[in-house]
Amino acid sequence: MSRAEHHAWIGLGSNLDGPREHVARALEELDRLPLTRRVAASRLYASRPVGPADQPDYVNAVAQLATRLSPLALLDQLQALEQRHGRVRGRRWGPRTLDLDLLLYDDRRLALPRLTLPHPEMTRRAFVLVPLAELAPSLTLDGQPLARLAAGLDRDGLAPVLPTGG
Ligand code: ROI
Repeated sequence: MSRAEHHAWIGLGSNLDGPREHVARALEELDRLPLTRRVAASRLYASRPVGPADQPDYVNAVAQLATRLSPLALLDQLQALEQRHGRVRGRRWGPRTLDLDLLLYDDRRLALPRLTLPHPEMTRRAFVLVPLAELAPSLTLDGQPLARLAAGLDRDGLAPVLPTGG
């Protein structure tokens, strides 16, 4: 007997030590988590920092996973992956090598000390909603399609990272 598969959306962000490589590598690693496969990934976006401005620009992306892990077991895996990328918890809203946020897990609502679902900041952040709406434009949050929520946000300082080479 196997537990049902659930859909989870993950926000990725990095602004230290080769942010593009951290995000690109993490997208591969998400596909190798236990009981989990990556279903889709957005493009990579360059984004100006939200919060303290005295830090480098970020690279952000969103991934869609299919997983048999519970929300908290998935959170444990995401935090372990951040650790493997050398994440050091410094000042609040400071720079980081890899940030993995569990944004949505099916249509689950949770309010636990470690985890709030949906992610409480996601609808205010273009660096989350724009890549998420790219993957799931018609998915709704509070009855609103993500494409419409994303269209209402200021995209200043947010742009797809252009592929290198070619
Ligand atoms: N700003 C941007 N642009 N991207 C992020 O991933 C990000 N992450 C954060 C804070 C510091 C809020 N700012 C960010 O945690």
